[in-house]
Parts: sequence; C-alpha cells; structure tokens
Amino acid sequence: MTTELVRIAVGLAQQAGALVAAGRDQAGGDPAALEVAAKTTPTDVVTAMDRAAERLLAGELRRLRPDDAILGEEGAQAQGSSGVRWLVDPIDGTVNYLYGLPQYAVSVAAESGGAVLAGAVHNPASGETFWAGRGTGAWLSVPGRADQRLVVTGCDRLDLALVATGFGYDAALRARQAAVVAALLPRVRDIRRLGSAALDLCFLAAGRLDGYYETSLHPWDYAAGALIAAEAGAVLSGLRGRPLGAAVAAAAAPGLALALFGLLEDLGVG
Ligand code: LIP
Repeated sequence: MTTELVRIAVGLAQQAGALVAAGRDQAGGDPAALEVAAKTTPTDVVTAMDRAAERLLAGELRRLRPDDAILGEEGAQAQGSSGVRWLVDPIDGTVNYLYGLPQYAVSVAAESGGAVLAGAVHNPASGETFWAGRGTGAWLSVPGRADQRLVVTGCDRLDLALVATGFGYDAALRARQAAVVAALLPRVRDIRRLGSAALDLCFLAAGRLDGYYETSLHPWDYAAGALIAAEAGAVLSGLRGRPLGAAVAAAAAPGLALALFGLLEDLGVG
C-alpha cells in the first residue's frame, strides 16, 4: 500500500504545484491579483490559489481514494472508512508565495494508525520534489536528473550547526519564540528562517541544514516533511520525552540531536 500512497502523494503535490505556480506567474508583481484574505491575524493570509489548490487536491483524492479521510489547511475535511487519512497543505510558505520568494511548497501526506506512511513536498519554484514512504528512505526528484537518496549531515557540534526555525503569526507567541532564538544564536553556526516548515524538514533531510525546530505548527505543515527527514536519518522529537507534534517539532542530524534538544529544553521550549 505504501508504494501506491507515495505515488499519489508525489503526483498530487506536483499537480497542485503546477497550478499555484501558474497563478503566481499570472499575478506577476501585483500581490493584489492573488486575492489575499486574512486568517488568524492580518499577517496570516490565504490566497485564492491556496483554496484552488486545496480543491484540486481534495477532489483528486476523492476520485482516487474515495474511502480515505482528508484534512486540509484551508478547511478541506472528509471522513473515511479505510483508516487512511490525507493531510494536505496547498501552499506551505504562503507569505513567501505572496512576495514571489521561491521558497514555498505543496505538502501531501498519508497517515494510518497514527503513523505517516507516505509524504511528498513539492517546490514548484525549484522543480524539486522531496518524498518518502515509511521504510523506503527519503528521495529528491528533479526533472531530467536521476532520483537522489537523501541523507542528513554528520554534524556533531552545536557551535557548528546550521539550525532553521520558524515563527507563528500571533504577536505574543512570536515574542517567546524570539527570546529562544536570541539565546540560541550565539551558541550555533547560524540560524535560518526560510518560511516553510515543510521545506525546512526536507532541507534537513537533504543535508542543507543540521537541525530544525518550531513550535505551534499544524499537522499539515510537518506531516510529510517529518517522514522525509526521518527516512533520511534525522532524529525527531517533541522535546521532554514527547514525540514530534504540533506543539513542538524538533529534528536534527543524529550527532547533534542530544545537544540541540537539550539546549532547547533548557531555553524553555516545549
Ligand atoms: C507556515 C509554516 C512556517 C511558519 C509559519 C506558517 P503557512 O505555514 O510553514 O514554518 O513559521 O508561521 O505556519 O501559513 O505558510 O502554510
């Protein structure tokens, strides 16, 4: 079953990616053409393309896998009887999308019995598709090139670690997140805030980062990326003995995990 779920996840992420990229091209330098509406705060936005891509994803899933459940960032929801649930984020990194920054992705994951079995994260701007099935290893597909197996870095020093994080949209939450970053920055090689949790986790898988953590995410932000990172050898954690989840998603190369997770706990994360 995993092979079939991976095939669908990759195909749908790429199909929805083509749609959102075409919408971005049409809008050109005019963000107003993207029909933006505010969600939880004025800075947390949804575009017409988020909604159109989620409609495409939900519609195709209904057609291909009518017995599966669906949960999407923009409200798509369907009950199922198969035990499989799809978690879809039509555009992870919506603010980057809005500004024309090439750092956004469609994320599609399939879970069953509480475990993610398949995940795909497609960045239409780079043409990269990161994907994994449980037990298949993690892979990067780029048109015209052979698929590349992904492996995390061998980093084992906190002071040489490149660590990514992200921030929520709520101002009080951001103030707490900023305090953690302020204490972390002098202890590591550097910090990155790239704007898409899904891509952060895939970049960790690809060895472009050594570690990543973020608080207050949603399952569709990290479901696919966390599987891809784990299949590339990353250690995942929710800190303080908990599994990675919406409250805390922390992931690191195995040589770094203990030191990074310990420091984050000392800084009050989780
Ligand atoms: C985004 C995340 C990002 C986080 C943002 C936001 P969106 O998802 O991927 O890592 O820092 O606050 O949640 O809103 O672009 O789908």
